[in-house]
Amino acid sequence: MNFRFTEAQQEIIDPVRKFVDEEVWPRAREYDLRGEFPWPQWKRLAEMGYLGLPLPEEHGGRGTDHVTYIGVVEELGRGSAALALSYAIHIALVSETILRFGSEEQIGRYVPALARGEKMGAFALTEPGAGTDAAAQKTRALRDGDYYVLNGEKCFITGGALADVFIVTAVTDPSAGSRGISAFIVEKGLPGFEVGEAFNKMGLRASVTNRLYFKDCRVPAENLLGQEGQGFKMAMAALDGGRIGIAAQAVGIARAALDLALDYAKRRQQFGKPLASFQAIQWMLAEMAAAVEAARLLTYRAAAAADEGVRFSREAAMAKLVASDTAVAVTRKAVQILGGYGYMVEYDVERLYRDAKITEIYEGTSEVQKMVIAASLLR
Ligand code: COS
Repeated sequence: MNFRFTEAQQEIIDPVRKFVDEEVWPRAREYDLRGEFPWPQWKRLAEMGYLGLPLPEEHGGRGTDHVTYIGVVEELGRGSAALALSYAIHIALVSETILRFGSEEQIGRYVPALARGEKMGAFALTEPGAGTDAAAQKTRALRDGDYYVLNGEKCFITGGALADVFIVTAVTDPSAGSRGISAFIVEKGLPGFEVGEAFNKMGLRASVTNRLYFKDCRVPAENLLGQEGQGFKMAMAALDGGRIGIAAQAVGIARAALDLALDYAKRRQQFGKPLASFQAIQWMLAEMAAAVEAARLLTYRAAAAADEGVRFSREAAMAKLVASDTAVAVTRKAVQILGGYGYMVEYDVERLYRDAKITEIYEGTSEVQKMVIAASLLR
């Protein structure tokens, strides 16, 4: 067991740490207030060669392990939760899913372009009536010659208005339950595919979240991903990878809050001495630091399991459950330590608190993670 990054891993993570300190964090508040995705920073990540990090070199990636990739997500999460989210979705839910289940032709057509950042990916599973119960989705895909005709609506789609390549699930056989769901690669601009209005969210306001509408949208049959009826399983497998990314994002958010709280506690004077000299504050800081470290260990343990090539649903679920809970608890304590200032936009911890909350909800709520963990224990 090794609890440190290797030199090779560190060499890839360090430039992102620097990029986050110099460019991402200083502008995160501004992007949040404007409700705008940090496009220039996304483009910069593409130029730096990070948008295909764990993908094989032959497909435009850099062939790193998942521990390194997760190290990058954690750093991005520390600087901008919105950037970290799009990064993790682009890689784990889209590129890696096409790589794992796609035909050679699909891989060649999409993966290098995604890895180089020429295209952005999005993942469309959730519907207004199908969140946790993802198999209850209603979007239909009817085969018609060389096409599937899609009709329906997806919601809460991260990067809907920004992405070029979407993985969309739809029902091909309504009598078969989760085995009647298929997945398709759908490109932006296809007639009958419309990106709807953006949601107005509590946090993660620099991330763009949309509805998607499909109205007699003819998707070429060659864009079916894997086999008909495999869409649900592919989505679940994709989400195993996605959940480690969310755990890393949550760890990053929590670290940012801990750093701010530590700095403030050392500087802020009350009753003639620094806040950090009061035991009540010291205990809060100690609990925050221990929780962040525990969440980190579970997150990297899950990333290492992903590198082992075995199924890692349980490890990913445990990491996401604990890391998201930690992010909410640590950011809440950070706001408390900063007191009245913590409630003010200029001190950033209120944004971290708002951003942390969604990590307990998306890519499977905490309750879903417990279902996955319990199922693996009771199997
Ligand atoms: N990898 C591969 N296959 C998986 C899998 C995984 N991680 N998880 C489930 N499957 C397979 C099962 O093996 C089963 O296959 P068979 O039909 O061959 O038996 C099939 O998928 C159905 O599995 P299950 O019966 O467990 O599905 P449920 O409908 O009971 O769903 C939960 C279980 C709730 C865990 C699932 O629907 C889920 O994760 N929901 C949350 C969805 C989510 O995260 N949404 C967020 C969207 S992204 S923002």
